[in-house]
Amino acid sequence: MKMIMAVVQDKDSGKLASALVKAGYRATKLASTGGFLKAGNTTFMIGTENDKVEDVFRIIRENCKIRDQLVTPVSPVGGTTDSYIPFPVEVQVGGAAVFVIPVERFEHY
Ligand code: 2BA
Repeated sequence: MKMIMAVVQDKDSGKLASALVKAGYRATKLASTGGFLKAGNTTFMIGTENDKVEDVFRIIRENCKIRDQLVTPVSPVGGTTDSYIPFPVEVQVGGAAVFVIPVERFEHY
């Protein structure tokens, strides 16, 4: 068994949750915050059999889009703030960041 942990954008989370349930997967949604953007995102925990992992990846790919996002850094990286003028920088936010973790034991009562 594997635990798939997928960090996705909030905008995609409803669609992804519905697609997973429709395909017969059990999932838990956690509200999370990205370390870099400090913005809300959603982390899915999906416990499934080894031979279903690729199918779950397919569902994630089909429901999560890469988007460009403008970020205004609050301070210069490693520099002085004296002459610092903040300006927005564009970053590409996934899609999904997905981890597959082996599950040693699973019990469900
Ligand atoms: P955030 O940490 O808020 O990152 C949002 C986006 O900002 C990232 O998109 C990436 O394009 C950019 N970014 C992140 N750290 C950066 C840095 N040090 N320098 C320049 N740009 C940077 P994604 O890579 O698609 O990540 C989307 C979200 O997925 C992340 O939100 C984080 O919550 C999660 N994530 C991504 N990689 C992870 C990892 N290795 N471990 C844990 N969570 C991860």
